[in-house]
This record gives sequence, C-alpha cells and structure tokens, in this order.
Amino acid sequence: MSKLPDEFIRAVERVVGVLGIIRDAERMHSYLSDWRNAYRGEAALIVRPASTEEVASVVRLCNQYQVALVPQGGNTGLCGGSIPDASGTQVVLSLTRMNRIREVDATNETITVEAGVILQKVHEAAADAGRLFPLSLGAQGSCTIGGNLATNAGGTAVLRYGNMRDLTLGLELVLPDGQIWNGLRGLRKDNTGYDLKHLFIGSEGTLGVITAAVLKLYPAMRSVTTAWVALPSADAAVQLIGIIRGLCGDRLTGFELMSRQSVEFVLSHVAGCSDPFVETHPWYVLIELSDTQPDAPLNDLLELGIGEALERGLVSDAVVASSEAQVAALWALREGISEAQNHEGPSLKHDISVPVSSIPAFIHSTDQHLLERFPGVRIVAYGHVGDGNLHYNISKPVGSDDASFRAQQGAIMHAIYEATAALNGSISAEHGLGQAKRAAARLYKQPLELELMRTIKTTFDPNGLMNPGKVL
Ligand code: FAD
Ligand code: 2HG
Ligand code: ZN
Repeated sequence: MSKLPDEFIRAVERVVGVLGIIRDAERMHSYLSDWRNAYRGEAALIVRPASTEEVASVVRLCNQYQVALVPQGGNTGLCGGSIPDASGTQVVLSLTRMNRIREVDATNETITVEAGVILQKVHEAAADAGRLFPLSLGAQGSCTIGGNLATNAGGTAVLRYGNMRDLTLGLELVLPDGQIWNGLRGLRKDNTGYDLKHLFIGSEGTLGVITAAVLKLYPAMRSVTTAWVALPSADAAVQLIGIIRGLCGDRLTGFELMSRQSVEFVLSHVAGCSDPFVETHPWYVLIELSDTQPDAPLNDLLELGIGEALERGLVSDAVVASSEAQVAALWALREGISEAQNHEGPSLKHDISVPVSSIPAFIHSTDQHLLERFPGVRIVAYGHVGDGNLHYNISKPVGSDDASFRAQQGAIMHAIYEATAALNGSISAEHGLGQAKRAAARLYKQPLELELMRTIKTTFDPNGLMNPGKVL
C-alpha cells in the first residue's frame, strides 16, 4: 500500500507513462540505499521522467500534493544525499532516463548534456570531437552529470582544471514550484547580474532539479606520463608537488597521495593489483603529466623533478609507466581504495581539506591523537594533494566488533573535524554534506553563513519539498 494518495500516483503516471514509474519493492531496492549500504531509506515510488517538461510536471504535482522529492542520478554519492528518509512518503526522482547529449560545439569548446548522462559518456563524446572533458573520478562509469553538478564534484584533475563549478557555463533547471529556468548559455563572459547557476551547483538537490548543462571542453591531451613514487613522509609529498609544478606548470594533471595502509587494502582486495616496488614505503604518490603535443618531453621533465627530489631525500623509489597497461595498473591501485576499504568492515569517511602547506601537520597530529585515543583504528589517508583534500577515512580495528566501533564513531569524527577546524579547513572538500555531515555543518560553519543558506533555501523552496533533511 502506498503512503501517497492514488490520485497523485495516477497523475504522475499520466505524465511519465508506465516506463517512468517504479512501485514494486524488488525494483525499487537499488534506489533506496547507497552502494556501501551505509544509508537506507523508503520511498512511496521511484519516478523516472524522460524530458525536462516531464520533470516540471512531476515537480508541480509534488507541490500540489505537498510530496517531498529526492533527486537522484547514479546514486554514487558518499554522504546519503540521494537516499530518501525512512517515512516512505517521499518520491525518488531519478534523472537516469534524461541521458541525451544535446550538442557538441567543438569551436565554442562546449558540450550540452542532459542531467542523466553518465560522466564517462561525456568523456567519450568529447574525445570523438578531439576534445577533453576533464572531470575525472573513480565513479565515472556510473555517476551522472546532474549528480556531479549537484555535488560540485572534484576528483583527480582539479589541480589543473578546477571543480565541476569551474567546468560549467550554463544550466537548465526545474525550480521547486515547477518553473523551468533555461540558463543553457555557452558564454565564458556574462556579467548581467548575479550568477544564479552557482547557487545550484553544489546545492545537493535542495534548491531545484538540474535537467541539463553546458560544460566546457579543453584540447585533447596527446602525450601522458604516469609515475608511481615512494616517499618517506607526507611532508615529502607536499615538497615534491612544489618541485614538479615548478618544472611542469599546467602539465601537472594528477598528483594523488596514498598511505601504505590504503595501498595494502587495495593489494588485499582488488583483483589483479600488485605492488610496483619490492620494499614497502609509508607513502606513495601517483603523478600524471599531460600535454597537447604528441611528443612532449614529459618523461625528461619528470625525471628531472624526481632526480632533484631524490637528491633532497624526498623520494625513496620511483617507476614510470611504460605501457598503457602499466598506466591502468597504477591508476587501479589509486582508484581501488574506496572499494577495497569496503571489504574491511564499517568505515568512517572524512573528505576534509586544509591549506596544502598544512597537510603534513594535519596528518601528523591527527594520526597521533586518534591512535592514542582509539587504539587499533586503521587510518586510511589518501587524496588530492594539489587541492589540500584528504580522504582521512577510518576502518575499525582488526578483530573488533562492529558495534563497539560504531559506538566510537561520533568521537572519532569530532576529533578529525576539530583538527580540521584548527587548521582553518573544511569538513567537506568534495562529497558534500548530504545527511552525513548536516549536523557537523551546524558546528563548523559560521552562524551567519547558515542563516544566509536558510534564507536562500526558503526563497527557492518555501514548502521545503526539495530533498528535505539534507544539507541544512
Ligand atoms: P547521486 O549520488 O545520485 O546524488 C548526489 C547528490 O546530488 C544528492 O544530493 C542528489 O539529491 C543530488 N542530485 C543528483 N542528481 C541531481 C539532479 N539532476 N538535480 C539536482 N540534484 C541532483 N566525488 C568527488 O567529488 N570526487 C571523487 O574523486 C569521487 N570519487 C568517487 C569514487 C567512488 C568509487 C565513488 C563511489 C564515489 C566517488 N565520488 C567522488 C562521489 C560521487 O561519485 C560524486 O559525488 C558524484 O558527483 C555523484 O554523482 P551521482 O550521479 O551518483 O549523484
Ligand atoms: C576518491 O578520491 C573519492 O577516491 C572517494 O573521493 C573517497 O571513498 C572515499 O572516501
Ligand atoms: Zn576524492
């Protein structure tokens, strides 16, 4: 029995057709929990509109019947933002049928895509036009452009190209009252007042439904060099990025840090991965250099940088990939961490950021503090050094039961956020607040910022129907 009136459900079905509505429990299942099973909810129905007009009509019906809706893309988010609450009265609005690439304009270097297009499909369409769409993340085979926009996704290329916000020129949206805003402008300059699109990028589905976007394209890269480097400390990584950037400038397109613990999890759980070195090391970085020229001297530049770092004792060992298979194997070691950590029982995710120069101090003091207070917890620290963004994740101690780890979670999170705040950092650099960090945001954002955010939320969504219980 649905908790919503039959009349409402019939009206929604008239808009989206039978293909656009899911009501049976088995088919609803995958929309109601995240891939880690960390968040679970219930919903009255899943609605899958196929056009912007259908989204608008569904949103208008939700308004008329006062039904809350939860926008959802690929459901790869890491903070429960796309999962409904437990009431069973909400509607999940899945954008996955809105999956058309509307236009590629190679001269304007733009691509216009619908919200449900999978990120990897955007990469492929850009490549077909001899261009690059640079947003790059482990979930790119499943996450959607709508989700990337709603979370202002980051990933491994932010140090060169910026976050999703920096890659977006225009948006098309359905506002909470069902009006359609067509802001699909492919302009790099437009100073006609407030830049409204930026309110919706990163709003995690709380201000409106993103239905399409105009995104920036870049020249395709024709040479790429990838290296795996062992380091004695996280401090060495921060110094190394300075050396490499000084030599290579914008050719530096990836610089990913991983602790030994992170790599060990991947080696234990991800099939086909092997350690590039015989000896173990406390830290590793994956470095990627790219250039638009087919025969750019990237290996020479990298060797120069690593040579200087070796002399200064910042690097213990290094290997440069010599085939596409080796490049893929090195990235698999990096991108496998999320999946691998999942095999080690319950974990706590913290996607914090601090100034790049403060990364070593953060790791040093937080490691020490946590290991003293919570003996045995396994710290899985890795991330995007160029952005000051660390995934400072915690797995339960070996042999401990899940319940005692869960009992410590609040205190662990608090300790990590206090250390972040002490360095003037952010409690969410990438994944957003969702439901996971909503309460923490009340402690770590300024009251004035929260008040302004609430004012914006009430202005756009006075009935509080857009993804309630998330962010604010
Ligand atoms: P969902 O999970 O479906 O939704 C995320 C949020 O966006 C929810 O609040 C939802 O309500 C809202 N939303 C979705 N679509 C719309 C829409 N059309 N309109 C309005 N609101 C909408 N994130 C990073 O930033 N960097 C990384 O490097 C990264 N790596 C990852 C690696 C793995 C293995 C995994 C599983 C996740 C990773 N993520 C990363 C997190 C996640 O992939 C991103 O947050 C991604 O942008 C979410 O896209 P999605 O389509 O899955 O959105
Ligand atoms: C990454 O950089 C993602 O791999 C995921 O942001 C981080 O799973 C995580 O905690
Ligand atoms: Zn990340």
